[in-house]
Amino acid sequence: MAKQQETKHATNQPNKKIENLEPDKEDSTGAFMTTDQGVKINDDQNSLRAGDRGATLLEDFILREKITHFDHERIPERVVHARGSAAHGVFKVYKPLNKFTKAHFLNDTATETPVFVRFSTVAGSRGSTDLARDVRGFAVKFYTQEGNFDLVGNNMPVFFIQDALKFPDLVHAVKPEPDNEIPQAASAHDTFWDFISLMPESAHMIMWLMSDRAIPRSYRMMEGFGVHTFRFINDKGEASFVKFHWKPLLGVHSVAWDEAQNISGKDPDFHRRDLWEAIESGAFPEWELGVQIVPEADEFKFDFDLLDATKIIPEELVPVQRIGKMTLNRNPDNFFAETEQSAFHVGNIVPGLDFTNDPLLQGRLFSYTDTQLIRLGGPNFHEIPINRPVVPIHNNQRDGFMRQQINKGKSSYNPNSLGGGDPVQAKAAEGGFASYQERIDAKKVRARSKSFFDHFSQARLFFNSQSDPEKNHLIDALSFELGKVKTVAVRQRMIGILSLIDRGLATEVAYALGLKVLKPEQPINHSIPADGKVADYQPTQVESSLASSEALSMKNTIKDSIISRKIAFLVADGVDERSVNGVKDALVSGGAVVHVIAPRLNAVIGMNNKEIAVDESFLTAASVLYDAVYVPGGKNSVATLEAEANAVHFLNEAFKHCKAIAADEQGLQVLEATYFANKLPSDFSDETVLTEGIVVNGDLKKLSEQFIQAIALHRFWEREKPRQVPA
Ligand code: HDE
Repeated sequence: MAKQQETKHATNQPNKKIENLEPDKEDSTGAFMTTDQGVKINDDQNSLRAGDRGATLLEDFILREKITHFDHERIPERVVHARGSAAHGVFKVYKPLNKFTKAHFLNDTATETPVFVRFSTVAGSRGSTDLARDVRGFAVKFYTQEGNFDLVGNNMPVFFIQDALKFPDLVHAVKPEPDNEIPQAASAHDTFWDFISLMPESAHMIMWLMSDRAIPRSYRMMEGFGVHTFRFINDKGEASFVKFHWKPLLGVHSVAWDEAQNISGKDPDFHRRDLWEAIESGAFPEWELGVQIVPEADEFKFDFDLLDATKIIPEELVPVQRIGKMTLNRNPDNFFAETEQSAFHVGNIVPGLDFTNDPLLQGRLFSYTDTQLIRLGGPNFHEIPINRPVVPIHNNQRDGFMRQQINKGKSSYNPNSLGGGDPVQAKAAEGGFASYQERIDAKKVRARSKSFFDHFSQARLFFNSQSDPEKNHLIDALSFELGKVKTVAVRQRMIGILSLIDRGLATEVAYALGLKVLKPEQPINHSIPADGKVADYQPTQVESSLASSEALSMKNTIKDSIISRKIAFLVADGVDERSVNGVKDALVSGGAVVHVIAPRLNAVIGMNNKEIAVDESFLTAASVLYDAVYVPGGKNSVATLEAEANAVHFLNEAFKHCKAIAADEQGLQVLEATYFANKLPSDFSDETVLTEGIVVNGDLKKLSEQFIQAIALHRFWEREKPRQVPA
């Protein structure tokens, strides 16, 4: 498979990381089976016994080796972000950024920097569903010519907490409850909302988490964010603040919550499969890297603190400059060796970049190495092929479990004379990393800056920036999650927090929970001000300088293509081949993937006796796994389908989930058997198609054009307005 991709490779340079992995790859094609010691095996079916019915002999080194290795196959899963999928790719910068940073990979427009990117959910374990309502991890390892730079971000630009000290509490609260290990990969339970309702600083993140961003259509259709403010350093040693963004070229899109829950049953690997299949088919996912740059002098210019990870810098205040493009163009060869063993670390940076004092970032700097030590079993995890840089490693670190490198020479210390003084330190001008010399004059205190005390203004900004359907989804999500909470006092406390964000939001959620909006309890927060008077502490209520921000609503995202979208064609014997093939050709040439679905597998015979291959049956396929549905005509086919409960259900679900639906003149008969028959538009003009997402046309060319436009719009959320969509 990898070979096939080589020809479709979107880029033109050999990927240095793939070359670097090559010597470690094993290919058994045409080879003899051997033991781990290289001895050829002549019987892998029977262990060595004392007689064919006797006891197994301890001397059977083949059996011993095989079972022992098997017994040790598992390693601990990541404590968070256990469930993930990854791919290889490249990054290329558009133009030199030398004014801001000296990082080579952000200046050399000729170099394609290899990357390995792992997407993940946070709360669930390794085998959990991809469609959990959750934050998605978006971790990128750049194998630069100056060493590895890891941008370990999420698909949401803020975080729940301001201080790393609270991270274990947050994770304990969201993970399955400790007595019965329930629920898996879900935040809809008491301990999570108990914690959140006592942590007003999480208000902004909760708005993101309850929004549709938490149920992406695809990893390929998510934004990514570095979250923290980092520093760029140029070759004069000047610093500026920087926030990183990944902007997907396919736009930002989500599924409906009801759909997400169904996908979790029908195909819990939905995102993993989607990423894999897109790359295998040559539809390489792409993102532009964006930066928001703030000069050092402007550090205090905003009504929030740049060091506070619960805040964004609204794009209206500092625009995102798109500085380069990342293309994922190769699937891993081996999930465990690459995806599972990849070790990201927010502390892996290269010259030209540096940290800030964001207290969340500072804590992360400790955590990532520490966690790999237990997960990967020792200090040499940087030598695992996927983790090692594409540049050589020379230092005086030695030994430890599983050491691979064979260091020559007698000296493993510095200074030394026996080794000629090598390896030598590099001056900054020679590419040596020199930390930014930030001036600090402060007392050592356990305290939080007052500039971190506004928790609600940006939560409000987010809510106010959503379109009506997005607001409704957010209200439904909160009503669902809090509805699953059994402790009424926790629900009530959350309503109090919501009322500090938006009274209308709190009222709607309270209504769904059968509660009232009461005066909020004094929000408890463990961030103790410098003077230590806890009782004096109250989150401040600040109005944002902005009423709304366009970039926060998915309504304003890119909706211009059908590339890699999955379209279901519902057919039965007697289908009109012309209608199937005509519309299929148009969709496929637009980049979509078409699956023919019929009552049974293999093939159907069309009305002109031509065979049409069937990809899935109604048993193996489901509406929730597709982006749009087409019903071609053919008298017998439509007669079968309108009487086929699974076909009608397929369409009903597609309608419920606001997807584009199309039929030719005869296919319309099947739409008329659905519950939405009486909601079909009275005309199928271009305008109606674009607002209602239903296309019916006898002219296959026109039909295809309209269908393509409708699919590109993704969803017709307005359909939900009457709120009369049945289950
Ligand atoms: Fe992580 N995080 N995190 N995190 N995180 C881990 O490292 C941690 C935070 C993120 O695909 C762990 O290798 C602390 C923010 C991603 O392998 C661990 C704090 C953001 C991944 C850890 C945070 C992230 C991790 C678990 C609060 C977005 C998956 C396994 C101070 C900017 C990387 C591992 C992959 C993984 C610690 C908060 C992103 C335990 C202590 C904020 C994408 O080290």
